[in-house]
Amino acid sequence: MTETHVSADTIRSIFSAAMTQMYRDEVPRYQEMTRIVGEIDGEALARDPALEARLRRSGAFDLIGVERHGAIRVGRPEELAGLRRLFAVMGMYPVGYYDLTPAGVPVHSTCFRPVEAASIRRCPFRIFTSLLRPELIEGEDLRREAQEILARRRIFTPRCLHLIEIFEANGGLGEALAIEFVHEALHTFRWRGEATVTAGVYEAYRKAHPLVADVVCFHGPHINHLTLPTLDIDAAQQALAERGLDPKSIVEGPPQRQFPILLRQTSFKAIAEPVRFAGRDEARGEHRARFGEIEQRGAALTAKGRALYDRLLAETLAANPPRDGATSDYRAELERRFAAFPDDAATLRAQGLAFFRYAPGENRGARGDVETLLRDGALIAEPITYEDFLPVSAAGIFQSNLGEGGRRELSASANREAFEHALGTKVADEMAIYAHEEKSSLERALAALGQRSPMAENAGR
Ligand code: OOG
Ligand code: NI
Repeated sequence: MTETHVSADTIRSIFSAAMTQMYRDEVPRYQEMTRIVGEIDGEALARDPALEARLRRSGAFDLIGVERHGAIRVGRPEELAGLRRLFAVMGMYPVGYYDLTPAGVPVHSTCFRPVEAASIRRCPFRIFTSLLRPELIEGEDLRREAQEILARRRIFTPRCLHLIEIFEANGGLGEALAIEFVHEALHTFRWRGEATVTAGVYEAYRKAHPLVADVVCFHGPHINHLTLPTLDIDAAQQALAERGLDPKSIVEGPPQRQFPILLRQTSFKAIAEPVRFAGRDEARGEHRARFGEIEQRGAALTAKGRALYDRLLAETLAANPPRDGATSDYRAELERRFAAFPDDAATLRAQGLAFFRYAPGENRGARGDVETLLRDGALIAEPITYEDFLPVSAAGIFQSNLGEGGRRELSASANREAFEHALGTKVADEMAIYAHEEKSSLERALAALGQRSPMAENAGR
């Protein structure tokens, strides 16, 4: 008898809901943030009567209030490889490589995420996953000891590993096993309030780098934040401050625009949680690692658009870096610099700065090239949402949650090869995913209109 398999999208939905419940229980401030964001989104919908219809068209309406991402940090290559197998059960695959060393954080990262647009619509949940680079821990003794400590821990339950094997052998899990899998997988990401090392060892790592202490001194990769989408991140940021949730001082990413691009995000700073240390004296202390985040996503940019974004952001940071107490100067500088970034769909498309998804429009009779079809309403182009992350923003999120000493001068460079070796596979290229989606949507739309694709014409030349 063959039992029907539960789809990966469904397992991811169950997992995301269970993870959210767990995090709300563990971090009450996250629950408070959820309520505030709900109010802000409600106000945004009430203020702009056309917004709901727009969101319904793109499928985003049903995803209001649904967690978009979370983040974890692991210490050993084997742990990262294990996570790859675990996330595959839920249809989450590694996309993108992020080097965080320029920002003084000794990790490199990827994002495990659904890739197909339809899967993202069903459940957008993804996990930003960082791997410690132990070679960047200062001090030979600390470096060696960190690897010994990490080598002793097991971050997956035996049953979880067994269920992953069943999934790999059969290509899926039936309902009972899928539910059991989610239950077992959650153990990996749970916070236990218990260090695996003594208070003295913890303190030594915290001094070396607070992130290293967070990775090395605990039982596993506790979920360190979840992220809700919001319809108005500027209003949400202000509301978090007014209600005393202590948000970071600036919103990361591009400024507010008519035509949103990439990703804007902000977070409340990590809370202090009680910790019991190992050792006979059972010393108590606290640890700050876990926080809550909100994000607002816009269009994915082409390589050309991204280069412009990176340049304008670098110029902003060089001219007027965010300083506590002078964040409005930074905001003003950012807005001034980004005046150079076109802010309407037509220009962004014409200049090849953003990716678009094409669909047949109302006027099916029109003929001509793509520009003509768009002008005559035979084709419509909607921006493709950016589903990935931004290293400079991610660094800002890391920094604001590590407290003092989160920033070090690291004389290291990206090491994608080592990361992929640890992962056991290559990470997918996010640009290729967006480019493919744009091209295939255009081909489908033209075929539906009974037109030859411009690619086919080019190929014939
Ligand atoms: C990850 C920080 C990066 C984001 O949204 O850019 C991140 C971490 O703190 O582990 O989640
Ligand atoms: Ni995040």
